[in-house]
Amino acid sequence: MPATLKNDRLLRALLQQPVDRTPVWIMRQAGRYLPEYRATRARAGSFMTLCTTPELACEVTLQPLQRFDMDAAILFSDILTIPDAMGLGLSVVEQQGPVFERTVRSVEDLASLGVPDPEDELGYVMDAVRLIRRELDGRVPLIGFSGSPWTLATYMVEGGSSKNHSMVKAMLYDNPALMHSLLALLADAVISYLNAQIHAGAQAVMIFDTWGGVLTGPAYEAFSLAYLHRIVEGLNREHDGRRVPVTLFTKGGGHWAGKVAATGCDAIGLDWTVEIGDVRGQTGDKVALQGNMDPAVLYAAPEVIEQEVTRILASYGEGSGHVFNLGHGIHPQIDPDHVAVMVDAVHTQSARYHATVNE
Ligand code: 1CP
Repeated sequence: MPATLKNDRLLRALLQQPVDRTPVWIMRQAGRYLPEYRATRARAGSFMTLCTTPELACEVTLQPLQRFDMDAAILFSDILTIPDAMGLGLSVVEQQGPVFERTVRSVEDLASLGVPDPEDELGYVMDAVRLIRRELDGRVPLIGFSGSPWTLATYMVEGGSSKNHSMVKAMLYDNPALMHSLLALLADAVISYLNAQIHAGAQAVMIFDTWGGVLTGPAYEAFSLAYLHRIVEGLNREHDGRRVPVTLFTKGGGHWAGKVAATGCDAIGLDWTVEIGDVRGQTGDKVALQGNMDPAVLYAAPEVIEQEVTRILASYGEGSGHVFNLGHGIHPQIDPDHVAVMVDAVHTQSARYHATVNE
């Protein structure tokens, strides 16, 4: 018997099963736009302490659910826990973002890396998943996540965030064999990490390929999509009597949705640069779609936010298979009350698109 879920809209929509309302959550829903997050972050002292202390990670995971009627919780962690566990030494510097002590730019650098044991070096993440599941008590499902091999590689080669990804792209073009060895190692690490999250209690998983969209079409297929495909095939998609849906999100990759759908994933995340209805037309009933409001809409007045929700729900159209979200993470400057407007508008307005369920 699967554990009882009081609200399973998210899991049903990701599997294109009937729902009464379109489910909604937002990327980076726990974060700096919330004063209560900033308070916990200050108490923790550093971002990594927040991530590595399960009680604190659990506390911030639940904060957005106390304010908003979200249909999912997402594990509070970061995609860069994997390279940190490989020994690169991550710190997240205020105003600057993530920085690594060591980088990976040569065969020798790569030779010193191995696949981390998810219950050992990354045991704090699994402890957080188990604690969050206990505290959620079936209220909404918990989403686990990882970065894609390509996106993780960009940080590992550059040593942090980067504007034009010159070093990682130079490696891709100049030493593709080294790039493939790094990506293959990362794919193994992601499979083992996500399977451990699923085993610990994550009820859906999402892979963030934030930088896939900076590649040419052929490079995307060879250096990002091929590894996403390998991961989808390596995941345990059934746990505790339920299917565990897998969502792939390549920012800037909406025009490749047909190819992404062919990996066998359950859902595709879309940023705001494509029309969700057009993508639905291309992918049909192969996958569910998640997205895709421009996060900047949340700066506008409530009426504008409601109109944009109307437009996106209408663009997707009738029936299940849509998970409402932003097209990328929420900006730190957003007024939390505007998030409530969006979430409530999705629930209120979407009933008509699920008329057969609501009759
Ligand atoms: O100062 C702070 O509090 C640190 C800011 C911060 C936060 C709140 C970082 C550093 N990471 C996070 C949490 C985080 N990161 C979550 C939490 C769960 C949620 O509520 O959604 C998730 C899912 C991530 C994933 C993540 N980290 C991605 C993929 C998604 C995306 O936004 O594109 C990426 C690219 C990162 C790297 C990273 N970590 C932190 C920052 C500021 C960044 C981005 C840096 C960059 O743009 O290169």
